Amino acid sequence: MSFITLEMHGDIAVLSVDNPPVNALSHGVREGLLRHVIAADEDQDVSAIVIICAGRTFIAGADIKEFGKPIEEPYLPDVVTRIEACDTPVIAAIHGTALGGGLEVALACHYRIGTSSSFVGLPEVHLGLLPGASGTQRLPRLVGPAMALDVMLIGRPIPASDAHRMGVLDKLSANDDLLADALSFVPECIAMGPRRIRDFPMPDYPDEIFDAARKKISKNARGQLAPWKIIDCVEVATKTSFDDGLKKEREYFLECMASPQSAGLRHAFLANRQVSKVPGITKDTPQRKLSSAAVIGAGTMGAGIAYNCLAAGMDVTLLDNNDDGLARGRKTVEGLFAGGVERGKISVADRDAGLQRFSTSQDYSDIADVDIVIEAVFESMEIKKAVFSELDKTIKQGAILATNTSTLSIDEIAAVTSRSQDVIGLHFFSPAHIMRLLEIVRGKATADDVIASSLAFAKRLKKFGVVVGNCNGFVGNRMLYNYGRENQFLLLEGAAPEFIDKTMFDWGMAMGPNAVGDLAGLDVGYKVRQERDDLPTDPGFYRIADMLAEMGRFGQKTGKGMYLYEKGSRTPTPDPEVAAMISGEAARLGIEQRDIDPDEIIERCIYGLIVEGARILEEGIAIRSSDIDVVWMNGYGFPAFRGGPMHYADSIGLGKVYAAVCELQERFGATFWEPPKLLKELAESGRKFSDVGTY
Ligand code: 3H9
Repeated sequence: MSFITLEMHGDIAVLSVDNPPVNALSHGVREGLLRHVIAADEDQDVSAIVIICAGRTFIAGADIKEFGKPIEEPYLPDVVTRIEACDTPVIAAIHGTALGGGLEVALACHYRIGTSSSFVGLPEVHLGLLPGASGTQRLPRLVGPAMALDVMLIGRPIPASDAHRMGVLDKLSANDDLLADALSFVPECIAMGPRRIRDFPMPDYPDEIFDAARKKISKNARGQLAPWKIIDCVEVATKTSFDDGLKKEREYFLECMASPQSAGLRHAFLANRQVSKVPGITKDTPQRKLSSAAVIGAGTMGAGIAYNCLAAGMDVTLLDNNDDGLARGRKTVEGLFAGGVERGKISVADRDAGLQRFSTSQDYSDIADVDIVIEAVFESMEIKKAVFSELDKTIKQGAILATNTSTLSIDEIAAVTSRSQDVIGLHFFSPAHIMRLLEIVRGKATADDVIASSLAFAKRLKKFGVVVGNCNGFVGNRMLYNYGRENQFLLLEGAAPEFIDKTMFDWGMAMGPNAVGDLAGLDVGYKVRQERDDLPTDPGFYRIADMLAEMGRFGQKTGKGMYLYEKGSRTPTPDPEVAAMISGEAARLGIEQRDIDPDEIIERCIYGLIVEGARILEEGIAIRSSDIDVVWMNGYGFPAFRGGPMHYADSIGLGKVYAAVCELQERFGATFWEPPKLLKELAESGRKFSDVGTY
């Protein structure tokens, strides 16, 4: 297959890259590009070379799927070096997104023209990498080291107008015909001749930028390698020759590429995209029209979901059975819009339009014609069944009836309706307008078009929709149970809440488990446990959480939970009363308290997750191991640079994980630590979780 086509326009050679979907620089593209550039440059009859792309975008970067495997020559740094060395002027014509290696190719060209809707950027940091094809050396020479640092450390795509102002784009294409505009730009470029960024003098910059950048990332990029190396590369660019800078960049790029962090982040990137591929659901699966929604329950979650749907352009009615609740719900929605405007996320016009599409009601007949209902009432089977019976009676046929339950059986809820094919779980995470995870729980009768529509709905809400099977807690909360269980046992065994939290935070979790419990509300988990009759009888099982909830210490909302909170503050302060309560309870249960090493805390909490993840995979509740990772990275603050619990287990090696779980079983018994069959099988056959359905 040819990835590059050559078309002559008079004496101008137009090289068109065609490697769908995003023209990534896979081996064939690099090879073809280099070959054609050399041929055109050596052809005396060619006056200029234009590099343009077919399809939806300019080159979006190196091919992430090739990373981690031996890379075949020609290497990208050599390709860009040769492009810049051309005696014939080379012009990049950019549409869509010129990202990473794509922008590096463009920076090696002598001139750049972009459509006004295009974006450029160096987002490698999000993959645990640095721009490794001269971006760290060329960009500082073009825009100055301070701006270059911002571009590379933030990694966000820059709109064409800004890129033009910064000098990254020399010209904006005013109309839809980029090629025509590029061709008419050529005579100007020929007149100016090849212009090589490598020869640009380094613009002036304040000395302190490197210290300032390092200070900033030590706070924001906990434990990550790539941001540090990006700063080092830019500093090198200011101190040495271009060629020496390139050598350093290559060395650091390969170091980052070999790091487990980059492997984790690359896995996260691909896993987040793989998740929407559901066996049996194709682009031909019909979808239901979803333009109006009703949300039942005007609590924080319900109002958050309503706002989410409004921001996505839907008509939304928030329904609750009491005036106060509705007034509070409306206030929450209005507050979220106001916050959106304040942070520049939403325009005033969009806020006004959103609020126009918003209504509240206490009457089911007002929502009879909506396309989708999302129930977000209290987590009680009895209440949910009552709501669904009412929905079944009142809502038009063909509407999707969704429950936001976080644990309860979709099938049991669906059974009270006469249309279980229309019932699905849509499990949002709090705060609903921020968290990017949506667990889509299919019941045994849920229709394919309802699943397809839910996946499209997730995309519309800018979320990762993960289709999972029906079981208690689904994927996320079912695994959380094990994680929380180990946290609770560790408390009784002598690890202080703040010590556990610091250990898990330092390891990379967004928050420690005890701070999370206080944030979510200890009453929530308590009530869920009260509804279950299948819980282990171990007297230490969630003992401390139960005691706190029974004391009315629900967490942040009551000013006390595992920690104390000053009025209006979310900062947890350790409470000696809780410490005494824990040691008293440990003594009562005959548990000897001891010093516990951080490694043991990490192992027990994380292996608890992995063990349950393995069972979930074994039972087919998750389609593939990477879906479990998507749930944990996007819904539970699992660090993306570790790639999610299943990828993390794979990276340790399942042989080691299995051996450790067997040891834990010996120490703590089989109730909690019996190794899952799948883990044993994979470990013994030298395979990985990712071998069980992967991208
Ligand atoms: C780099 O360049 C290193 C160099 O500095 C040095 C090298 C020596 N490779 O996101 P979407 C696939 S590092 C392979 O859903 P959108 C993606 O998996 C790279 N595949 O679409 C998906 O596949 P599928 C720096 C890629 O419209 C499909 O394309 N560049 C790549 O929402 C559609 O993706 C980046 O980090 C890739 N580079 O967003 C840019 N990119 O259909 C990464 C995408 O099978 N990419 N795919 O599921 C993006 O940010 C977005 O994909 C983009 C399009 C904005 C381009």
